[in-house]
This record gives sequence, C-alpha cells and structure tokens, in this order.
Amino acid sequence: MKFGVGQPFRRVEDLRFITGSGRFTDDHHFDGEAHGVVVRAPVAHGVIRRLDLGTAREMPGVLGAWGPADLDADGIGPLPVVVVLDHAGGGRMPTPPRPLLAKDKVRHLGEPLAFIVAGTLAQAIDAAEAVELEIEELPVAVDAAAALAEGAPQLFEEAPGNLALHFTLGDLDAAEAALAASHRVVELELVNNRIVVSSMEPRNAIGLYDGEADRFTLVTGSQGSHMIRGWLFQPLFGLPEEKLRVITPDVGGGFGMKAVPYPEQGLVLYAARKLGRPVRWQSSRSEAFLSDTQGRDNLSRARLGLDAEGRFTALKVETLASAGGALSAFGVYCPTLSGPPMAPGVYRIPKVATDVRVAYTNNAPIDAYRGAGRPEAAYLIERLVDKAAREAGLAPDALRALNMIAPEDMPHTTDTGVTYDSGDFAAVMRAGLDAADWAGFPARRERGDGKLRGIGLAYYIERTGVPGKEGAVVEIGADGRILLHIGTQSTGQGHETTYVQMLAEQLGVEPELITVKSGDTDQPLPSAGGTVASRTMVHGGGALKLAGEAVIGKGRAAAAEALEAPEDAIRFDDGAFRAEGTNRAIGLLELAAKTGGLTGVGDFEQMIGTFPNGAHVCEVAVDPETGRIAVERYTVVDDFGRVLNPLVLAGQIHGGIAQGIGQAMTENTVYDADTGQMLSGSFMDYGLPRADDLPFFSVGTRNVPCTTNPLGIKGAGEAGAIGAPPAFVNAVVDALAPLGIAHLDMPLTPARVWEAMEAARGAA
Ligand code: SMO
Repeated sequence: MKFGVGQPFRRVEDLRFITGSGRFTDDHHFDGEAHGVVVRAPVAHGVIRRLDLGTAREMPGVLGAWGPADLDADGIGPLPVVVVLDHAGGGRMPTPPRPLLAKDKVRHLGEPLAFIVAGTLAQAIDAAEAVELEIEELPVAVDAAAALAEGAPQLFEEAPGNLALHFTLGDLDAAEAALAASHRVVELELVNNRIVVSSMEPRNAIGLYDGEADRFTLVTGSQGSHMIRGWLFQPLFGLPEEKLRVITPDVGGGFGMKAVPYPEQGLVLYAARKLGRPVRWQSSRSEAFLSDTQGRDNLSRARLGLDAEGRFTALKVETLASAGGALSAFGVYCPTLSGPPMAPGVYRIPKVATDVRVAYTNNAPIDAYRGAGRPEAAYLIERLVDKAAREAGLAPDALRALNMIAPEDMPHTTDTGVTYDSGDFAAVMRAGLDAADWAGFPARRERGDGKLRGIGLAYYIERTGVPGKEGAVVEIGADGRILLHIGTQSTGQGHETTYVQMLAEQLGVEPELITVKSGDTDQPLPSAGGTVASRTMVHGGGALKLAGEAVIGKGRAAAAEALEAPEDAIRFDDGAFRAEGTNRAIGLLELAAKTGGLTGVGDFEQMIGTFPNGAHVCEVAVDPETGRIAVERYTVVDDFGRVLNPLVLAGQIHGGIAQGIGQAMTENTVYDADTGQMLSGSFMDYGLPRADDLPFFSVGTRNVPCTTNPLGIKGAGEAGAIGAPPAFVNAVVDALAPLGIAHLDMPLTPARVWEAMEAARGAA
C-alpha cells in the first residue's frame, strides 16, 4: 500500500502551512474584540510600593484596567502547581501561590502586574505605558548556586533559603561507599544552560464569554486543549470545567513550553467576562523572552566509579537546579522525577544516587523543554563516560560496549527503579558507528588546513510518555468522508499525516477521505491527554487503533445484515466486508452510506513509558584562531521500535538535533547577576542556530520493537534534542584534547572556545 504504515507518505498539512493558509490563534477574529496588553515587571526583584491604574483607565480607547486587587475582589485564584513533592528529609515542599498578577512583590523580570484592555492594540500599549508604578528594588539571585548561598536574597517567605525542593533518589551513602571502593573515580562538574524555548509562534490567548449560557471560550496555542482546560479553569474561576471550552487551532511550536497554563490565558477570560466582549492577547517576541517558561538551567557534580577492567561500579550526582521566580505547573519535575531516574543511561551501574536542590531564582519560571529532564540526564552520563574513557585510556565506544545493558538482560530494571523493556544498545551503537564511518575518522582528522578536528559519540536513552488515557473517535459519514477526533495536539510535528496514514491503512480507504480534528474540548472524546513527552503516537496511535477496530466492529454487524450472513462469517480486509464462502461483499464506505454513517470510539490507556535510544556521532572542526566550530558531519541511528513514517520521523530528528546543537553551541539565556536584567532578550543577543550552523544529517534506524504497547513503537519527538548536546560537546572536547582541555560548558560559543584555547596555550 503506497500510503501504508512505514511508507514515506508526504505531509498532508504542509500545503496549508507553506501557502499561508494555516489557521493559528492570531488568525481568529471575533466581532467586537478588544486588545489586551500585560504590564510587566521592569525589575527582577522588588517590593511593589505603588500600582496606580487611574491614569491608564482615562486614556483613549481604554475599556478596562485591572491589577491584583481587582482579581482578588472577584475571587480569581492562582495558577495551579501540578507536581508537588515531599522534601527528602520529610515535609511537603512549599507552593507559594502564583497569582495571575503579582501581589506585593515581583520576583522575575516580566512578571505580570496589570492587564489593560482597549479598543485597539496601540491604545492598549499607550495606556500600559501610563500605568504608575513604583517598585523598591531588592538584590537578586539569578542562578541556583547564588540563590542557595548563605545570605542570598529571599524570594518567598514560604521557602526559607530559597529552597523549592530537596529531592534525592537512591541510597546516597551506598553510592559513596561504592565510589570509595572503586579502582578509579571520574569526576565532572557541568552546567546545563538555561534555554529560551523560541517557538516560531509566540504564545497567545483569546477569551470569549457568553453571558446567556454563562460559558467561556478560550482560543489559545497549547499542547492540548483538554489539558489546559483541566489545569487552568477550575483553580482560577472555581467553576466546573464544562463552563469553559478551549480551542487550540494550528500551533507553531510548543516544545513543552505550551504544555502548561499561563497567567494571560486566565486574564483574557477574566476581562472578557468583565467587559462582555472578546479580548485578545498576543505575545510579542520580546515578551516571549521574558515570560515564556524556560528550559534546563542546572549545575551538576557527578562521579562515576570504575573497576580495574573499566566496569562501572557507582554513579553519584549532586545537582543544583533553578525553578525561576515562580513555580510553573511542572516547575520541579524536570530535575527530579524526570531526569535522575534516567541517570544511568544504557549502562549497568550497580549503585546510582542523586541529590537535587531546586532553588527559587529571580528569572523566568522553568518548565519542560523538549525532553524535560531526560536531556540533562543523557548529557551528564554521556559526558562522564567520555571523560572516563579518556582517563582510563580506553576507546569511548569500547568503554560503552563493555558497560551496556545486553539484550538478553531485557527487561532490565536500573538501580534507579526504571524498567527498560527492550533494546539492543551495542548493536545500535555499532550501526551508528558504521553509518558514521567512525573507523575512518583518523584519516579525516588531519587535512592540512590547520583546523582542530574531533569526533564525538553519545548513546542516549530516554523515557517517553506521561501515563494516562487518550481517546479517539472515528466517524464515517454517509457521504464517505471520514473524521478522526483525537485529543493529542500537533504543534508542527506532522501528526495529521501519520494518523491519516494509520487510519487509511486500517480501514483500507484513500487517505484523502480522512480529516483529523483535534484541539477542541467540545469534541466528543471519551478522554484526551494532549501532546507531551513524545507520547502522541503511543497513546494517540493506540486510541486510533481501538477506534478503528470499533468502527469495523460496527460495520461487521451491519454487513452481516446486508450480506445476509452470520456475523462471525464476515471478514474485513482492504476496505470491504466479505461473507466467507460466498462471493458477496460490501465496501466499508458503501455500508456507511447505507446505514447513515458509522462511528467507533476508542479509549486507550498506557501507563508505561517507552525507551527510545540511539547513537549520535558528530564531527567538528574548530578554528584555532577564532574558536568557531563547524559541524562537518552528523549521523544518527535510533531505535524507535517501529517506524510509522520515515519522512515525518526524519523531520522530528532533524529539528531535535538543531535544538540540541543550538543549546550546545549557541543558545544561552543570560541574566545580569547584579540586577537580574536579561542580557539576551532578543534574537540579536540570543543565538538561535541558523541553517548554515548545521550540516546535512544522516538519520537511520535499527529498531527493536517495544514490548509494552500494541504498536511496538517508541516515542520519537524529543530524541534528537537528547542525543545531540553530548555528541557535539564530546566531539569538541576530542578536538581540543591535544591542548589539554578536558571539559567545556555549554554553549560552546566562539568566545568561550577561544578563551579556553588561549588559557590552555598560556598554560602550556
Ligand atoms: S518537553 Mo514535552 O512537551 O514533555
């Protein structure tokens, strides 16, 4: 089947996107709509002495202006915190409330202070500038180490010492003892740099209120309309969630950042009810830098023990992580529940323990970013193993092969309590090395052009999937059109294509007949979980399969009647029902026309994650004069269990690698340590990677089917961003090793590399 599962079926959504006919939130307009602007904190830490909206309210065109006291008076609650844990030593972590508009104090630059709505955007901006504001500035702490230091400025009264959460995993003493008994201990301290998520489409929200029905509608770019409704509405408005319909149309990038609720989504709903007219808010790029949740931002010290043969004995990690100046929905999730369990990577390590302190800091809240903790874990272990190989005088691939969990050990439960169901890491690594011509690198290293060349290998594994349900409904109309309702949300990945492909194959129909609908809480779905953690094809694909089976089941009953044969004699294949032992048959679509339509519902639950894994091999050339790095070759071989569409998959891997190399080479969120002002607040200062920073990628798979979901697949959305940073940094360190450089912290900008080379040359 030319469009069947496994085929490189071209993306069905691209015509719409590349011809400008996508329909994003900002493309939606409503009669009588008004424009909202958020007044934001111009300082990173301070006491609000005065917030006077009087002048702003008198400005031309202004319809309303609200501050925190107005929200309080109307009983609007704070944003919810979804992940709340106990401290390692006991006692619940504090959850200081995060109101939609800051009360009394501001704790990060760009924190919302007031919401102004006017007839035009220009009027709202003018009025926002007329807000009278006095903030008494306080000293700041913009990273976790500074925030946890003695005498650091205190952000929240509820969190003494700025400690958001103290988290441990594993037996710290046992790991320490195992390290002490090791033949060799390799130590590494590294930074995982803070990243601005940089979605192509900045955030947005349009609020509508129907007074007669007493019902709200929110149009907003998100990673799942149901998810946002569940987390946002009840906590804020205290109303049952049926009172809110959330619509998410086309979305230009989410990457975890749009999985969480934001103040502005509540503000437009609040203002819409106050004014009785639609209120829209669209983030500018500058606001996105200040107010989107950001990713990563932690500092780790890790020690890996080896025995005399090079076998790993123990791993101990101590991490300081930033939460930012407010707790986002999953604020503490990435450095605790998500990253540390994956610390051992693909290796047999008998004792693994992690100690994490998450701190409040005077900058944007931290939350999920493509991989959400697993990239941090992979970066750490893969840098550490590379350093161990160098110190032990072993080849990096040989040391990895020696320690990899073997296929015959599957399922394997790590000392961190994670069970890998399947995988053949050594074989996939070998395939990656072969594809990259690893063995041929020595001949490529010296080319007489003065460049310092290096090759880097990283073998990542990650855990996908937030446990839970996903529903799907397949409606075959009497007109032969097929509608698939699903609750996952594409933010550009190409879900429509893959779903169409899967359903077309299952039903034996032409793909053109199928339309995919998602992003509306009014859809008739039994459940909906949204798109996070590379879960869409496992969860949504599972739901689709069940819904397809259900519609075929209904068809079989109807076919039995139409063909005058017992139901158990009806076979379905290639789009038609046939009565066994006869020549009678009826097509699925013909049957739908006859019966006035067929509907099938699937509700799929998956509580176990999948473990995609693979080898990334990167080759770089460092200019010894300028420190500029050219990525010359990049090769990946992944294990995704089973490939649904190699084109869509390659797109995911390409984007992931770009984000991973971006973090490792050019991207860095910088806040001034003295003032908390953002020094990287635009794309002039923040180095998003450009096309010419990246080579063509060679991507391939060597799949080992996943045993814990019916499709046998492993989630692929985040994988590229997880393998890339360690492969890239390992390559650069390989290039610079002759100078005696053993580690460099991301991002490896020309300035940073040049400084390191200068220091090394000076020391030599
Ligand atoms: S970083 Mo993702 O959307 O779980």
